[in-house]
Amino acid sequence: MSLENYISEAIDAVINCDPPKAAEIATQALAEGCDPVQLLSEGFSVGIREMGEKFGQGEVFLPQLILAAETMKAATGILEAALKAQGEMPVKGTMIIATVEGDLHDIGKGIVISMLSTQGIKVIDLGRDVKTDKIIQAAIDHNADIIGTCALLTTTMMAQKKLEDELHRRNLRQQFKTVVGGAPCTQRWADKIGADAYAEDAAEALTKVLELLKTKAL
Ligand code: B1M
Repeated sequence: MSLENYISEAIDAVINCDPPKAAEIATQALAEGCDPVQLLSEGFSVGIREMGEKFGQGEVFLPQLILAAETMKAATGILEAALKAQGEMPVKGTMIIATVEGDLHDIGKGIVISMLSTQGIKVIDLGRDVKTDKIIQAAIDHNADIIGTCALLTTTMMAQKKLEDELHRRNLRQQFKTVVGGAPCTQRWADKIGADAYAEDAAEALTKVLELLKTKAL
């Protein structure tokens, strides 16, 4: 089957909330040499965003959204493992990543981590619903270069500002570079709160993180 067909089947699998089908598509597409990043960004991610829109418009309800997320995870597990298997590179830098306090969304974060890990970024994933204090402490403990935070809710985005404020308050702001991401975040938001970078998707996250590591080394 062509990549285009796999992409359209991936979108349908998420919309139909069918985890076994999603896993089957991911496995078959990989076996036929399809690019896991393209399958994620143009296929499964499009499906879950469409479900998010339907949810926002009251066309689907929370149980279906949860099942759609499980469908997405059935595929991302397989595709992320394939990305990892593409080989590891010498470590270029260390990054702490977390979904902020009060926020349980972690599908996009998983994709960002897979992307960064393949390119020599040592990523320490603190999970989701993580308090600012814990993020800062982990950055100190691991002597991290970068702190990345992910927020999917307009309400939880404020925790990204809290992180910036806390780093300033503790005189740690110069020690770490910061990057923010998640659907409601924008470059404008990053500028407003004083984050060093914003990334719209996993590919841009990689570009921005590599740029930040270069500026940190100067
Ligand atoms: Co939620 N949810 N959800 N949800 N959910 C949204 C975000 C929403 C926009 C849906 C909607 O109403 N249209 C809405 C937020 C509205 C708002 O804030 N204005 C919403 C809501 C309201 C809620 C609940 C409150 C619903 C309820 O309970 N009534 C609840 C909140 C729970 C909580 O967090 N406390 C909730 C729950 C859930 C589920 C548990 C069902 C599930 C999450 C499962 C999981 O993650 N384990 C879920 C889902 C799946 C979504 C949508 C549909 C999809 C999110 C997703 O996975 N996208 C979402 C709608 C949407 O985003 N359009 C929605 C796919 C993923 C690949 O994209 O996460 O954007 P994304 O990640 C991208 C980029 O953003 C970027 O790269 C990634 C890969 O390309 N990126 C980074 C992400 N992190 C980055 C970090 C970086 C750099 C780039 O550097 C550090």
